Amino acid sequence: MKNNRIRSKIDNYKFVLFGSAGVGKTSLVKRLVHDEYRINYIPTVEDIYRYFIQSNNRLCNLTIVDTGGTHDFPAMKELNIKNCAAFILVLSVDDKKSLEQFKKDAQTVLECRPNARILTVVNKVDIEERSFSSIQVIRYMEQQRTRYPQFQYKYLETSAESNMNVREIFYEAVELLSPGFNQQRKAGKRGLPQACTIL
Ligand SMILES: Nc1nc2c(ncn2[C@@H]2O[C@H](COP(=O)(O)OP(=O)(O)OP(=O)(O)O)[C@@H](O)[C@H]2O)c(=O)[nH]1
Ligand SMILES: [Mg+2]
Repeated sequence: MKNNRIRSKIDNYKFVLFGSAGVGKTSLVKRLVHDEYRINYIPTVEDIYRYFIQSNNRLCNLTIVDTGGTHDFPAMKELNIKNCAAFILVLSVDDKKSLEQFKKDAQTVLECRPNARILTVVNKVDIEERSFSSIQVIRYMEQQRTRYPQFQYKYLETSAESNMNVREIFYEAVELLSPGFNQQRKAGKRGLPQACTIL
C-alpha cells in the first residue's frame, strides 16, 4: 500500500534523440546524466539512459533513447517513433547537412505521428561561425504546421561543451508533454537530479 502511494507520484516520460552523426546527441545526454563532457568522438549505435528529476514534489522518471546518426536504420527509427510521443531533434551550428537531416527526421516523425511533440535543439553554439540560421529552422517548422496543425514544437540553442541550456532541454521536453511543468517547477524548489542509471 505504502509502495503504491510512492509509485503514484512518479511521472514517466520517454524521449528519443535523432540527428546527424556528430551533432552532439550523446554529449548532451552525458552532460545531463553524468555531468561529463568528452572531446573524443565515439559514434553511437543506440543507448538508453534513465534520469530522474525531482521538482516541486513530483518525481519525473525520464527514459532517454540516444540514437546513432552514422547509419540510418529505418526499422529502428520507425519503432522508436511508434513508441515515443516526444522527440528531441538535434542539429549542429557548424554542420549544414544536419539541417537537411533535421528536415528529413521532422518529416518522418510527423508522417507517423501528426500530433508529435518536437524539441528542436541547435547544439554547439559555442562555435561562432554558423552554417545556417535559427530562422531557417523555425521557418521549416512553421511550414510543417500548415500540414500538421496538431503538432507542438519548441526551439532551444545549446552547448554540451560549455554546459549551456543542457538541463533546459529536458525541462522543455517534459513541458511539451505536460504543459505547466516549468511554471510549477519555477514556483517551487529548483529541480534537483536524484539518480541516474544506464539501462
Ligand atoms: N564545440 C562543441 N563540440 C561538441 C559539442 N557537443 C559535442 N561536441 C563534439 O562533437 C563530437 C560528436 O559528439 P557526439 O555527442 O558523440 O555526437 P552524436 O550526435 O552523439 O554522434 P552519433 O552518435 O554518431 O550520432 C565530439 O567530438 C564532441 O566532443 C558542443 O556543444 N560544442
Ligand atoms: Mg552519439
